[in-house]
Amino acid sequence: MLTFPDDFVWGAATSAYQIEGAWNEDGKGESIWDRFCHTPGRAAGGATGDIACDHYHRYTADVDMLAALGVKAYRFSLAWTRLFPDGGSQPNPAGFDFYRRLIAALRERGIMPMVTLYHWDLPQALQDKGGWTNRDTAYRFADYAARAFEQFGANVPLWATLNEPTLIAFAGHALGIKAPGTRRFWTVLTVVHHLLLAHGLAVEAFREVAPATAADLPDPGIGIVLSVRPTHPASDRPADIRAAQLMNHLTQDLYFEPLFRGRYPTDALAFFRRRLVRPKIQPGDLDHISRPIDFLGINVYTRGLVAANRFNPAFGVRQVAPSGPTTAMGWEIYPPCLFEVLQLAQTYTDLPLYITENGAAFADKTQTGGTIADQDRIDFLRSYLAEAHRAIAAGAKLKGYFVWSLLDNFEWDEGYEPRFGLIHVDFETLERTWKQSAHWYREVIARNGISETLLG
Ligand code: IFM
Repeated sequence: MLTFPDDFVWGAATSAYQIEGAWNEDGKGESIWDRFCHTPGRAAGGATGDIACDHYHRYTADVDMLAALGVKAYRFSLAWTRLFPDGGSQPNPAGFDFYRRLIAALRERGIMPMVTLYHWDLPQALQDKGGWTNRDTAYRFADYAARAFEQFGANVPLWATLNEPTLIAFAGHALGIKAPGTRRFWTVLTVVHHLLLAHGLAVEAFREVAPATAADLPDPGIGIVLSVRPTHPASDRPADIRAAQLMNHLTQDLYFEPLFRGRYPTDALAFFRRRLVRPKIQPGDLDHISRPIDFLGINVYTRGLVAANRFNPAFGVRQVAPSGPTTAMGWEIYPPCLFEVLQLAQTYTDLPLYITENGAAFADKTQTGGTIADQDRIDFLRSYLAEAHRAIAAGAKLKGYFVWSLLDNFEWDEGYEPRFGLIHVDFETLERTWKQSAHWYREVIARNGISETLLG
């Protein structure tokens, strides 16, 4: 039996644009993801989050499912444009009302809300003024965050400022495969800096305005969610090792160092400088960015494998296809990466850690009788959780684990094909059906660990 600590927080995660739908209802403003998906040729098959899982209208039933799973916490994000439609100071009362009702529904069922303030859906009105390339966006974010703390803080003990800044910067602004879909490599470092500044300013606002939490909740805390995909060299050739190091500088150190050491890593800066890219850092910015936080959230799915490639003009790196099994995303199933990222985090901080996302997309098969037999997802979760258990035994302050995702949902530019959910969603009827992995996870939570029978 792999038993977890008594106070271990078992959870499930989602994000606003991926599940809510109701993209233009009740005064909600347009976000960059609305604009991106409404532009032909952007998301696979022309998919949009216009309806998604229709969670906006079905949230009560979804919260009932969370309660039936037995999760202790639910991580979800606020749609900035539901609260402040144009990213300015004019609030939308209906948006506040929606999240107030959602949070109340969770609290009534004894589920602790963990709120992400920014899971990629910037108000389009702010994008029109430059989005994250514009320093002012960081200040607008801090204002929005302050209002959210004031309104919801009494019932929300865990706040995350940003979800996966590296994806926003590189996939959104260099590769152009995620919103806002620009391919301007030279803006990436500025975007990273403004995102981190936004995080730091929001942390300061939190310390100023966040109310005490209700008596039955833990004290309020704030952190950030980083996506960590440790990159390994495909061989022990020095050039491949250097290629892997570069990817780790750009995807890990570029965030860990400013957040926890108050400086940008010299190797990453040198990489950009050689390409004539310099960040627009103002005096004092790194003090804001490195303000103490209360926890670190880590999203982990896989590792990267790279080799040097001098013909690749951007990074001089080539991704190497994994030789082992992969998920439907083509991501290698590599459980030790979870242990590795927790070790890495501990080289920077001794804060409490949460795995804020972990899970897998598979081509789920529905059997006669409607059962969804997703043994591959169960195997995936079991093997990664075993690594979480190993990390705790080795001293990691891992406080909780959130499966990505509660529901099959809108997987960004990949549309609705990849299914990450514990709960199957029929996107025609919007009917929800428990997969076998949901039943399995409920047992894990009930037993606070993985018993012999659940070990399989
Ligand atoms: O669906 C995403 C989520 O929004 C951010 N982390 C990775 C997930 C799977 O790609």
